Amino acid sequence: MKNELIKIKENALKELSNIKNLDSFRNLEIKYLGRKGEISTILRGLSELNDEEKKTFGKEANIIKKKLTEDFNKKKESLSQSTNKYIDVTLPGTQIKKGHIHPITQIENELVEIFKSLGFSVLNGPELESDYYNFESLNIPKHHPARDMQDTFYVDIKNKENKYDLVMRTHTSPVQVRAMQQFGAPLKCVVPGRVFRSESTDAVHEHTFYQMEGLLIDKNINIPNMIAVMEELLRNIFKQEIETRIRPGYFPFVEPAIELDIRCTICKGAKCPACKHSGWLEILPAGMVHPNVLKHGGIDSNKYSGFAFGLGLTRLAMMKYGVDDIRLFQSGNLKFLEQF
Ligand code: FA5
Repeated sequence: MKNELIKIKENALKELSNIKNLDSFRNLEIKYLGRKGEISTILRGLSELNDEEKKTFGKEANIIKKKLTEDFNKKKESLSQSTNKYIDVTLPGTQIKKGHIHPITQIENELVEIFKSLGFSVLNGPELESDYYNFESLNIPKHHPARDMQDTFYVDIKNKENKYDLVMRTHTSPVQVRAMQQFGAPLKCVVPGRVFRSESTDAVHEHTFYQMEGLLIDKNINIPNMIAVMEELLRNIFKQEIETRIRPGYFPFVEPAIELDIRCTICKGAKCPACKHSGWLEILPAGMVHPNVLKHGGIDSNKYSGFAFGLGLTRLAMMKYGVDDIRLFQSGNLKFLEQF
């Protein structure tokens, strides 16, 4: 039995020295020191010996078991340390939670791509605007009743000339004259951006919303050119024919002016709060640029003509995505936003 014990010890230590990873270590530990391992089997066999032999071999077996346990523990520690130095690249990674682009920005990006493909450049303008660009240069002098069409946030800050002249822009149209002054004619541009109105909000009215201005100035531009671009815009955004209607409108900076409405996509025309119970939604007013506006922009109205439109971008997003309340877009409600 003594020889058997020594053989087990030698084999165990030899095999232990060749072990390179924790998995094979665990198997070896079970083989020698496990409940049914070689050492335990020997210890169980002691019961068959007489008292003298039990004493001698029992002592010997316990010394060998202690030695093996110590050596196995040392090996385990060194294997654990070396294992920690490596990264298991096959393990699944920790997922990082990512946000995504806001639906209004998504639709704005889509529109920008459509207009770029039609040769339009993309411009922007200040959100804090002068009374001159927001109203006067657009043929809306002070005290003109048309100022009441847009509930304005007047700002209590003086301009460089020490005058109270600043407003939160009520539309993207001020960039019309800015663009004409900067680039002259011919000109083809769109201006997406945020606008502000002192509105009581409801399902289709926000105090802060998005528009996209379009402006095209060249020789011999006419109303059919304007309608063709507007229809192209809607076809590309909705990816299908949608029902529209055109009716006369009034904006002092265009003459003649039109309003383009689309059939409400929420109720399909059956009349609901999203279309102010009319079955239609005002989405795209437009018209031929007024000669006075061209003059403010430094463009000769005898040589050039043009059209402009002011797309209600947030309302377009409502209709495209089937959202029945405009206020959801800026609610910060993730349950709503995560759907896009
Ligand atoms: C204008 O702002 C003109 N500047 C548009 C224009 C440009 C006309 C160029 C002619 C030529 P209006 O106030 O109607 O027009 O607003 C344009 C669009 O913005 C509306 O058709 C509507 O779709 C959207 N809109 C207007 N008010 C709100 C509001 N409070 N909340 C959300 N969308 C609105």
